[in-house]
Amino acid sequence: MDLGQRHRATRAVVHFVTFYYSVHMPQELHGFVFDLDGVVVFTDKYHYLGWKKLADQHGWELDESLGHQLRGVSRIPALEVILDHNGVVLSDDEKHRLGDQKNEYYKALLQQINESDIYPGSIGFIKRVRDRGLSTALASASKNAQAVLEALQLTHLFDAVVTGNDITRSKPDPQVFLLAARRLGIAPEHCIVFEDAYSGIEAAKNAGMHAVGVGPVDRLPNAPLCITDYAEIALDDLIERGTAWN
Ligand code: B16
Ligand code: MG
Repeated sequence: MDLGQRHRATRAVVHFVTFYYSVHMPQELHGFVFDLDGVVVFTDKYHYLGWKKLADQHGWELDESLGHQLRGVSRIPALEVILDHNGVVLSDDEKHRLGDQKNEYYKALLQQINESDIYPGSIGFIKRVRDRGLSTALASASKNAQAVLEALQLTHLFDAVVTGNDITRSKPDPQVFLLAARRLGIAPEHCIVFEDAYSGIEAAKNAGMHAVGVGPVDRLPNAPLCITDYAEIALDDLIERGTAWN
């Protein structure tokens, strides 16, 4: 083998090793992206109660199982899930009127929000992530997200905040998470999303991000990993293993 052949062979081996590692080795996590309702705060129950009050007034069926399908879904698409389930057809104007009505019920429930509505362990976990020098973002489909963060004085925990006012497409569309990653300045494949909604896990996957389901496995069968207690997360392990779950 002459010198040129040896050089080409060496380069081929280097290319192969680089390619193998880029495909098979876990990618590092730099961005931790948190949904709000049902992940950082228990406002998911207030969303449900708002929809339930509206549904009861109209004699529409809405039980907890249908309520879970509304998690993470933007306001009008969530109303459409209830209407479809009940075989009701309404004009766009009427849908917006009812969406506004539910929002009034939800905001009235938010009046009583306090520290007892914070998901136990969530704040401590976010602080641990930040103490490691990693970036954090809040990415919620809710147009009320900023008000909730301010009411509970949580805004300082996030380097970027994306709310329902910043997006035009409901989860499972990845828009909300891609915008959060862009605001953090971190590529999607280096981000991990914490989500309580089936639609939210789909959105994270559609964004090319890693995902942890916050809630029981039977509600989140599409999540690579589920937790119900933030103390279950070994942060070092999570960072080291990176993509190993997906
Ligand atoms: P709003 P998340 C979502 O917030 C809720 O899970 C979902 O129930 C709600 O319909 C949606 O926000 C829109 O909320 O009517 O306040 O704009 O889970 O993405 O933080
Ligand atoms: Mg949620």
